Amino acid sequence: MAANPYWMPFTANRDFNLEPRVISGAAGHWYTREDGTRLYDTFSGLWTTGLGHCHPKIVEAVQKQVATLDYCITFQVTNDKALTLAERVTDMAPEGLGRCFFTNSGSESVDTALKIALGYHRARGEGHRTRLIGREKGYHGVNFGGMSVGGMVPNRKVFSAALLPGVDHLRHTLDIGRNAFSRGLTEHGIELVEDLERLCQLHDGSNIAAVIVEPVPGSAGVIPPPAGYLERLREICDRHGILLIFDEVINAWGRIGEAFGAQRFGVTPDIITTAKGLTNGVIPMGAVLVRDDIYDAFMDGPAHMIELFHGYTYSGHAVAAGAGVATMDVYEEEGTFAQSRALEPRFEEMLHSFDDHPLVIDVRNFGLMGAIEMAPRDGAPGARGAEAHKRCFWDENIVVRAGMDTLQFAPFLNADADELEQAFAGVRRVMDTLA
Ligand code: PXG
Repeated sequence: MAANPYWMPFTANRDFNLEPRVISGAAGHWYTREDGTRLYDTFSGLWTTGLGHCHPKIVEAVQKQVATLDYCITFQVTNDKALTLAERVTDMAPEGLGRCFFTNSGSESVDTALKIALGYHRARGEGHRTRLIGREKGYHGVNFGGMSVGGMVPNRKVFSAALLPGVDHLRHTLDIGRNAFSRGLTEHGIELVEDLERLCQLHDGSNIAAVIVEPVPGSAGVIPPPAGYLERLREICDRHGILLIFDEVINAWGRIGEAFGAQRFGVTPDIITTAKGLTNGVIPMGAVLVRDDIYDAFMDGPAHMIELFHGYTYSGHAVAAGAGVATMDVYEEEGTFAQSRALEPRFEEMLHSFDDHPLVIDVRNFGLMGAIEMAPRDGAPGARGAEAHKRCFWDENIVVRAGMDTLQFAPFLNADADELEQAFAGVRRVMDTLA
């Protein structure tokens, strides 16, 4: 066979090419392979597609949009759908976050948010506020800003010398020793939030521009925060004039039972980054939601001048925005966020039925985010997870996401609980025979 020219993202390419896993169709909660085999999707795409695949309303909206206005210049002119989507999104956002900047991905949303934070402080005469704070195990995409504030070691290692200067990290809150088999928020670890206070003492809080965290970290393997952590983070930021950025690329759009995680936790950040569920994953798109007075701070100088020298050719792309508007319609019409919340207790039970499995060292969940962490095989971390993923795919017709030895689950927001239970039964059969 000729070499596969496709260099796959975040994939073990050589291993993949031995036995390529290729999807060619999807409908609702199922993928299909070329030979017609159906596979149940336990990850809603890649945390993207909470409404299920090929939702008829979104398909129709995209078909109509692409035939009506495919693309329109996005600088100095805009399209009707981008305006509508900005209104719809800010209507659903926490009070006060009334401005919306469009991007094409989560990574771009994060880098945009960091730039807005720096620009805001400068515009107010606090240009010395340049330090950015992230958190260990945080995932904020793969662009240089997001990678720098991110805390995923393998993503940073090769690029260490090129990371942004002036970045610090809070310690992560994963503590299997004290919190193993937690349900929802964790009991231990609130003291870790004081890392921010300590960095303010070290650098002087007046030099810190922003702190960015995922309210519930996803990619690192679902790490629910300690009870009270996010509230305290908000307090410390307020005390020192630091902007709080919630990276809700995963958490938003019903994944934790509300439009935004901020609403679930009752903690309002100054900026929210999002993507994925904004269009149900149908067309790539991201957004940055910003407090009104942050936007206002930029609105200075001659009115004919550009206030923020930043943007993408595809910011507010007409077809993506059309998909976004249809997605918002469906969330409202179908009561998706309530469906998501209603499924939480059964999902929690399904996950925690693995608590007693001999390979399992921790099970964690919040909203419709779940993780089953297996012990690594001696001398081969990640091998057990990779094998579980492949065996689920080939033997059980289930798509399961494995991050190292942690199996991650993001069921559809409107999943049928019995179908989901059957998928978990398949996962268990695989784990029962796993070396
Ligand atoms: N922030 C967060 C919180 C994310 O989860 C990004 C930014 C970057 O988004 P883009 O659209 O640039 O990929 C993400 C992406 C996983 C997994 O397995 C999660 C993501 C990406 C790849 C894998 O959990 N999230």
